[in-house]
Amino acid sequence: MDGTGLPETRSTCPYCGVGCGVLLRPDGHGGLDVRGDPAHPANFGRLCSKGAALGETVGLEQRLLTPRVNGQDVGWDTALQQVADRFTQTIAEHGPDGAAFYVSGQLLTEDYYVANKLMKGFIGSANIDTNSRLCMASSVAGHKRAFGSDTVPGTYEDLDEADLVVLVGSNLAWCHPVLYQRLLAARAARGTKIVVIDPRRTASCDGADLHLALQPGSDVALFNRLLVTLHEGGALDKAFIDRTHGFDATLRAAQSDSVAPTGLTEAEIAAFCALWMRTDKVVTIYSQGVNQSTSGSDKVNAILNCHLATGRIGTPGCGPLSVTGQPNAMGGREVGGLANMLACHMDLENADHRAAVRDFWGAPAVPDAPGLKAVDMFRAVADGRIKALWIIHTNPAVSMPEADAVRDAIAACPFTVVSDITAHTDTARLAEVVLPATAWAEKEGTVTNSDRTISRQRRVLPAPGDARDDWDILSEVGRRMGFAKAFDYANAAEILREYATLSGIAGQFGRDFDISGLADLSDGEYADLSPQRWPITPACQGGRFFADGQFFHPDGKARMLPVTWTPPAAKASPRFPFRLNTGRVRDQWHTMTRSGLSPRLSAHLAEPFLDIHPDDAMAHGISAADLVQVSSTTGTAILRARITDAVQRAQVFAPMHWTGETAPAARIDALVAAVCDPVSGQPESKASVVAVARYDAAWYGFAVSRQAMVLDTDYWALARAAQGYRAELASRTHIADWEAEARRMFDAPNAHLSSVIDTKRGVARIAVHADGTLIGALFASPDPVAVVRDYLADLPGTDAPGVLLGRPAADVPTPGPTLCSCFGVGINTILSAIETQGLMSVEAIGAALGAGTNCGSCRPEIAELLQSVRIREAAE
Ligand SMILES: Nc1nc2c(c(=O)[nH]1)N[C@H]1C(S)=C(S)[C@@H](COP(=O)(O)OP(=O)(O)OC[C@H]3O[C@@H](n4cnc5c(=O)[nH]c(N)nc54)[C@H](O)[C@@H]3O)O[C@H]1N2
Ligand SMILES: Nc1nc2c(c(=O)[nH]1)N[C@H]1C(S)=C(S)[C@@H](COP(=O)(O)OP(=O)(O)OC[C@H]3O[C@@H](n4cnc5c(=O)[nH]c(N)nc54)[C@H](O)[C@@H]3O)O[C@H]1N2
Ligand code: SF4
Ligand SMILES: [Mo]
Repeated sequence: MDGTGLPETRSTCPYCGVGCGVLLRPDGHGGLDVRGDPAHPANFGRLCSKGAALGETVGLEQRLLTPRVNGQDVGWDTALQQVADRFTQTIAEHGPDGAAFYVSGQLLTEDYYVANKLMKGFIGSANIDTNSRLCMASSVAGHKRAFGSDTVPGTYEDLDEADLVVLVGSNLAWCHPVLYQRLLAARAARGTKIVVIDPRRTASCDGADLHLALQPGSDVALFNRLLVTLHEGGALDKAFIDRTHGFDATLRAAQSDSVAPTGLTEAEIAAFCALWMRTDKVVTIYSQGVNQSTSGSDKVNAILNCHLATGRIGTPGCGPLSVTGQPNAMGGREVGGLANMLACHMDLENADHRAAVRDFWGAPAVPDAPGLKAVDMFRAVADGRIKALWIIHTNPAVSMPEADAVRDAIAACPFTVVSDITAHTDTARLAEVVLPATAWAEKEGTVTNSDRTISRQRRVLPAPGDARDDWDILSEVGRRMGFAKAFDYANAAEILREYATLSGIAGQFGRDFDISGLADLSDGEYADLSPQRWPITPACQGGRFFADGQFFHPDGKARMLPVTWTPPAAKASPRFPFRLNTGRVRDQWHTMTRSGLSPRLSAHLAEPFLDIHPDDAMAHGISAADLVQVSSTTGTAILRARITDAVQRAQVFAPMHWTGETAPAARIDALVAAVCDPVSGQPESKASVVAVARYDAAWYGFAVSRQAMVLDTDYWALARAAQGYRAELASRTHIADWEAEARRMFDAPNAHLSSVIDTKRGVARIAVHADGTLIGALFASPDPVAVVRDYLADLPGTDAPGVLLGRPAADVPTPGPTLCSCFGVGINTILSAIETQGLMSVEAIGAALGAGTNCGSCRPEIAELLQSVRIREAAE
């Protein structure tokens, strides 16, 4: 409780798989105050920049409030009947496999369970797959091969106790910031060594003792060498190896492999192996640099082989830890949301498991063959095998590889339904039926984080408009399709009870996932449920797996897998000489439908970009702030060049976040080839091949505005700013009448306009005022525009008399691009504090300015800034 009298409610952050606890307090006007929950075991009160800015993302401006059919608002009855009828009709005409659901690791467990039950139990097809296919499928496959189940044995406490933590293909500092801060705290307390294995130098390298910038896709070769070195150094655990099968073949395979593909020096590799060898408590954290690869499953098994062979698994401070990306990636795997899984970690291939699930559900049948995995699913949509598609809580027209083809397939599908919280997405725009879902702070349910902890999400805001919970929408469609009894749920608690009961049956089959201890929760107990790690049975609460050498293969033993290096599928060529790596930035979440609403988060990196090595930039005539055209066999993109040696030569990196809504020429997945790991079906999102060339525009522009702008130039990128919007622009079409262009862009046909225009040089500066306040300003020139963007972004809504200067008057300091989004501290502010106050450390800057003292995720960038000042001073 606090001054306002409204109580705080415990819930869980809806972004990443760290699963931080939050305390939410509605401000009574639709807004929300958010702080970290000191009692939650995932974060003990900490939040990262994204969690801390959640309150800025709950506005209703972009929300979808009513169901829509073919663009028309309709009532729920019409929309739901349409969905039920079209699915029923499709199944009657084309069989159950003519229908498909494509869902999300961001669904709550209760939603996910109902979706899976409807498709696998009652529609009778396994054609339900999820964006977790793009995310966790290789880890699932690797775990199942090694352990006989998709068990994540590691916990966050292991990070507190480990002496060596290896981050493989994980930019933990930006993608799991609270976990990274926990790791840094452990390092400060006990000297934990940190190794980062990543072709790129990332923010996570800042705290690392060793960074192995291996060649993309070569992780298997590196871990094979580690295994051989451990063997030769006598560091293997013979007793534990007796709890496994396949050691000899695995060692032989490792011995036959070469480290040449890693591109690392023998000294680098030796340093890594020596650290591993002499440290008993080793945790290996891995993420998308491992999973999103055509050898992703083998990478996982190469890592697991080393942990199994040394017995470094399942004991405190030891083990592999596959960190999950989405808030309920784990929950989705538990409910069997992937096309090749059954509920509760039971196996689709196992007739006894199928019979048990069928009987429990009272379902007519449960399919005995896996359904189509994401990439194949959209191919089946494209070639007409799938005729009715329901997409829930994900944006595949942006996030799938070969995104242009996926977009076209969805557009051509005879019947597509999208459930989302907004209709402003590339995918929702393509659907016949769009259904308004309640968002995270408006609904009840559970999620499972990366260390198997199940936490509650709780409703603190009313459902806006007609929005309904995802489980409720799915259940109603199930009932209307004729399955009244199976989908007769009154609330989320009832679904969890049913699910927990089913998990008890899985437990009787000897499966790892058993939460039957929750089967008898009352509604009140569900409301009060505190975070708990599974398994949750009367006999066992959150126990450790594998320390006893018991695994889930029928003989109880683990499997070591002989694996050898295979290169990424796409080969670089003179036509496509660059390897395209893709991933995330610190302050945006995927396709930005929520994080993009926050001005604070948008200030960190306001534009899509391509990181390119200085030598490559020079060879291609690319200068700082130029735009570049990137192309592959499947698509093209225009991005801002960032010249940096954080990437290696012949490698480029681009973020995945920008969309048709925010920068239509920069949808990076249009360029990513849809080639998949043969075992997991996970696409290789990090190793496509592309060409890069300077993009020569006729003019470049920068604009700020109070309201959203009307943009249609060849390149534009729109971002929220504190006073409205900011946009970067470029075009190959010359503008004859700049004033008319500005009026159109700001939708201000009659407003007052002041301008400085030099038509011959192609330079224009235009300010549009209404009632004495600035509603928009446009700066254009034949070269990338040099104006002080952060200063201009704050001007709309003020009288802004000197706006046409493009920079503040000489005596007014500007904060510069935001570095610390929690406290809104800009680079210039930090630089000037370093220079005037002689601050020499990240801590000193924190003490003076607050920067970096909340979530800490900007600390690596502050350190880099300090470093650059030192280098400059040394050179002077
Ligand atoms: N800020 C932010 N945080 C997020 C998300 C977000 O959208 N924004 N999304 C969440 C989700 S769903 C996920 S899945 C996670 C992803 O979290 P991460 O996996 O940490 O993030 P990525 O940036 O996708 O990729 C990680 C790293 O893999 C490296 N890499 C590329 N190829 C290779 C390779 O061959 N070998 C190795 N060893 N490394 C390679 C890349 O250079 C990159 O730095 O983040 C979660 N957290
Ligand atoms: N090139 C490249 N591509 C990638 C990746 C990469 O690293 N590189 N990473 C891949 C990975 S790991 C992932 S996880 C995916 C993520 O990709 P997506 O899942 O496509 O991205 P999101 O933006 O998270 O999409 C979530 C959607 O759900 C909506 N939504 C929000 N809340 C709710 C709700 O409560 N109910 C409903 N029904 N809808 C809601 C949002 O508005 C949004 O449209 O991208 C993948 N694509
Ligand atoms: S680390 Fe950040 S994004 Fe992830 S759960 Fe915690 S607050 Fe949310
Ligand atoms: Mo993900």
